Amino acid sequence: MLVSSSVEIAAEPYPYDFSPEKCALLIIDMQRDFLEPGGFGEMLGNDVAQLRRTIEPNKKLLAAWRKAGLQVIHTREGHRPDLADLPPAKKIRGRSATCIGDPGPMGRILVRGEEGHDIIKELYPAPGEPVIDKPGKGAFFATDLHAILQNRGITQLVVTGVTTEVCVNTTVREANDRGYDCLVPADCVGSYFPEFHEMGLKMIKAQGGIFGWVTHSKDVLAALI
Ligand code: TIU
Repeated sequence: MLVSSSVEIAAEPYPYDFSPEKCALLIIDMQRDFLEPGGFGEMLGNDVAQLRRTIEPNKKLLAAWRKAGLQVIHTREGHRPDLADLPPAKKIRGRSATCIGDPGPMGRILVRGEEGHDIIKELYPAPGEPVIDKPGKGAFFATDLHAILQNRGITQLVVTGVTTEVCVNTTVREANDRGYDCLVPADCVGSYFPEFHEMGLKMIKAQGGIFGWVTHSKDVLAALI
């Protein structure tokens, strides 16, 4: 059980002043479509194995977070079954033979309600944990995430999930502009491209933490004990 209201977490570019009751764990897009063979990620030509190393550290962090009684929010990237919220530019981008909304091995690709769109079983949301369905890369665009966080008094976010340089980075930037302090555990985020992962983290913590802080999940876990 947490006793103090604020505790420092070792981080770059400098220690993060963690206030547990004001901090939510925001897990970005740990969906079958991105992490399992046959999904959207692999369809784009990516090696899903690159993302799967994030599952275990996320599992441990999520278990500790829940045990401490803190807030958890999950996101999923995807679209309405009628694709009314899918911008034509997003649908045709990449000139792939199979695109968002088309049938894939786990149902229609990135469509809400389909198996591939859902969160992997290892990190499945518990009852009461909000799941934000987002049509874009950022979790704040066209969602009620900001309202939910404000209603719950959240000003800090520990952001995990995939991919480092796409949905995680976009969300951290959106959150930063809305006044949230974001902390990103490097081992709990992943990219199909190791060099983008590395640079994505550098971009967050550069210039005195221009978008936020970067840490390791062991340092967050230490603050939860
Ligand atoms: N969740 C997320 O990052 N969506 C993507 O499409 N990522 C890619 O890296 N493609």
